Amino acid sequence: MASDKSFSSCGKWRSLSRSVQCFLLSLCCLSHIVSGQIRYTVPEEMKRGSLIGNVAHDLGLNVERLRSGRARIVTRQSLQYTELKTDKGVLVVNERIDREQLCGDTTPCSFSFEVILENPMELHRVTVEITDINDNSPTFRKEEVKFEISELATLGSRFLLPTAEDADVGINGLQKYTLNTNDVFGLKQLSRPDGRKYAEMVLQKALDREIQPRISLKLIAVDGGTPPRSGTVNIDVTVLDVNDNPPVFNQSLYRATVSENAIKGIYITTVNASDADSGSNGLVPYECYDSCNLI
Ligand SMILES: *[C@@H]1O[C@H](CO)[C@@H](O)[C@H](O)[C@H]1NC(C)=O
Ligand SMILES: *[C@@H]1O[C@H](CO)[C@@H](O)[C@H](O)[C@H]1NC(C)=O
Ligand SMILES: [Ca+2]
Ligand SMILES: [Ca+2]
Ligand SMILES: [Ca+2]
Ligand SMILES: [Ca+2]
Repeated sequence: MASDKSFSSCGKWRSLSRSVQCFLLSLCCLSHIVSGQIRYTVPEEMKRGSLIGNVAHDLGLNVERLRSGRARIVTRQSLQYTELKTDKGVLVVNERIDREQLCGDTTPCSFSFEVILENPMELHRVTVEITDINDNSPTFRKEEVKFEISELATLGSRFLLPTAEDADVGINGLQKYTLNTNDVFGLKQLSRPDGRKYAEMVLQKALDREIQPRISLKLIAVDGGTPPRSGTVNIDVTVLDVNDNPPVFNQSLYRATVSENAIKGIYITTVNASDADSGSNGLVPYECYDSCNLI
């Protein structure tokens, strides 16, 4: 076998760089030396020193062999996530393993390394699969979002709501949105082609600025973890005025008595009209017909 040849020539190489080359060669070519592959599955964020697996047992090696073979871990990873405790023959957590940082949206999430022994040389590939825990809440980019909606907006009008992000994956990721109970807006859940969820609120009751000029809502994003985690954004709706109210007098008839020879300009009565609309929609300029004057 070609790999045999490259191994046997190793002993003859003398220079340091050659022996490094030789070592790398044996890593890649001597696949027949690897007597096993083991795979462990552990959750992310375990405490330093937590047990990942009993490699000695799983590779059928005793602790004495680990010591005499100077068993150690060789990894291409910049972070040394695991430590081999040769005295016990176990792999433990050495650095914080954050699944979100290690794999992002990619599933499943794993990293691999070799456990190497000398005299005779043995290489064992170990793969550690990291499962997600629900350690992130859905979050909105802003705390509050404002809408200005005309009071004449038609029923069924839809308004795009802000989206939340949850760094966890699968069931621990964002599952749905809820809107606090109110009789004005309903909620419609939607998904983009890439699977990201978003929501729209739908006007289901006619607005009336004169009755309710502002509506405060809370949009809540919930994940599917146990227990679930959530994030909230305040939705502040300002209802814009439309001139939909006529001015009304506070009485339908104003009675006043005036003597027949009353002089011009005498006070007769005060009339009073008001308009429920706001701003210029609510101004009441009075007009008067037939031999009277207004002040
Ligand atoms: C007009 O009438 C309303 C209702 O009767 C009253 O509350 C208000 O004070 C009156 N306005 C004036 C300017 O008298
Ligand atoms: C209507 O407004 C006038 C003027 O302010 C007031 O004198 C009168 O009492 C009001 N009428 C009613 C029914 O409130
Ligand atoms: Ca994490
Ligand atoms: Ca997580
Ligand atoms: Ca989550
Ligand atoms: Ca109005």
